[in-house]
Amino acid sequence: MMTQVMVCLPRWIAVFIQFLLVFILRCSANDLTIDPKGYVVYCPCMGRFGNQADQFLGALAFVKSLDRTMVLPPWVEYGKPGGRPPSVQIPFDTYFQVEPLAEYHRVITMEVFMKNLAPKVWPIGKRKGFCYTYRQDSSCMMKEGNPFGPFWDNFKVDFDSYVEYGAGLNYEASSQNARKWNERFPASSHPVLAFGGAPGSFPVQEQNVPLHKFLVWSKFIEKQANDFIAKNIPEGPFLGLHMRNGVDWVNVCDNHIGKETNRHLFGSPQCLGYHFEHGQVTQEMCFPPRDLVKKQVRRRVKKMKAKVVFVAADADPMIAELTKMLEPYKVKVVQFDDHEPHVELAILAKSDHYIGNCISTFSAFAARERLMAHKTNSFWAVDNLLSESKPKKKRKIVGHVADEL
Ligand code: GFB
Repeated sequence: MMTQVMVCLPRWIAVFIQFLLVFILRCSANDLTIDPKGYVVYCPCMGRFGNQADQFLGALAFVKSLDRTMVLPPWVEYGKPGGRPPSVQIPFDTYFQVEPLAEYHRVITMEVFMKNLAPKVWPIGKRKGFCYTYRQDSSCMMKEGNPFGPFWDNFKVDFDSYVEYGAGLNYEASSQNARKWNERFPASSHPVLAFGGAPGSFPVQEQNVPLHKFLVWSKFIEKQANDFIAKNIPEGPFLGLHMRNGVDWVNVCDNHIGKETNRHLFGSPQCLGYHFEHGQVTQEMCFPPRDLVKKQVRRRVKKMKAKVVFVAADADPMIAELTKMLEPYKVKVVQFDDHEPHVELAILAKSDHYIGNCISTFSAFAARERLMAHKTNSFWAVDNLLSESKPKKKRKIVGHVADEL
């Protein structure tokens, strides 16, 4: 219709109208309306991806309970594995779509918020940082150290003053707690609550696990995962493995296992239950011996008649050992050569069965995504196949004697 009208107009008028329309559309995209109920901004300044994702779910629930808009922070990444400075910020929507989250609650990426809304709703001179108690002289020191300083600097944020919220308020997503926050800090006088860390529990609380369904991989990540599967795993079923065996992990297992009972370690509630109803953490769960890994993989492969095993690992994916062991069964062992952790997680989520590490929150991310999709998970040293009795005799498979189950 519009095109038909334009055809009848002199060319210069049509061009002018087109230009005007583009201009109006651009302006309206920038002219986002301000949420009168306020915003929550925070730095995901603790841990790496798995930790940040755990806390994100709690933060999302908390912000929804306050009925403020959640500003989706970038993911904080560190230069080298295990390395600290420099940290970099990767926009939230590089890895995840914003729209599914918006179905749950009002959200906006930090980049859009800072560019389009902060000048009006959180202008320079009125930027307050919030903390439980001051760290020094009426200051929350929210920019001290890495990744704190680089995070806020990335958005050119300096804090003009700080607010100590203290006892009586916490990050629980309950209506009672929300009422207390909103009475003490109404959006009219405190339009933006800015926190130095995620306003959410670690590890994720049981009631917030289902919020994972709103974390949907971006097209960019999803495409890479699908392309990899199409090329390397043309026919299923396939088994996905996550192995956590780098030096940092060896230290975690050595320093924390067996010291105390009824104490969770990172992602352990996913195996032990939130109230230790399934037992305590063990060294085998944390750092399974190679023989146990092989036994568990072999049993699972046979049970599900897997054609391919996909391995993601931070350090040693055991490719050669697994390939040799599974050769008699004509099972291929593959990994994602680019070693991009998010694509690896997306591939793991699509496998027909998954074995992860009980303690790792990186493992937990894939396990949660699979739970939402009603897919089966097991964990190193936690697998009902391990307690099944051995078969009576060894079987011959194409000239090789297969290892005993
Ligand atoms: O994700 P994350 O918090 O999980 O930290 P954990 C582990 C990081 O190691 C990931 C890399 O974010 C990745 O960058 N990584 C782990 C992997 N597994 C893989 C993998 O299979 N493929 C690739 N490409 N990268 C805890 C930390 O790690 O480890 C704690 O969260 C602490 O803060 C502890 O540092 C030692 O829960 O496994």
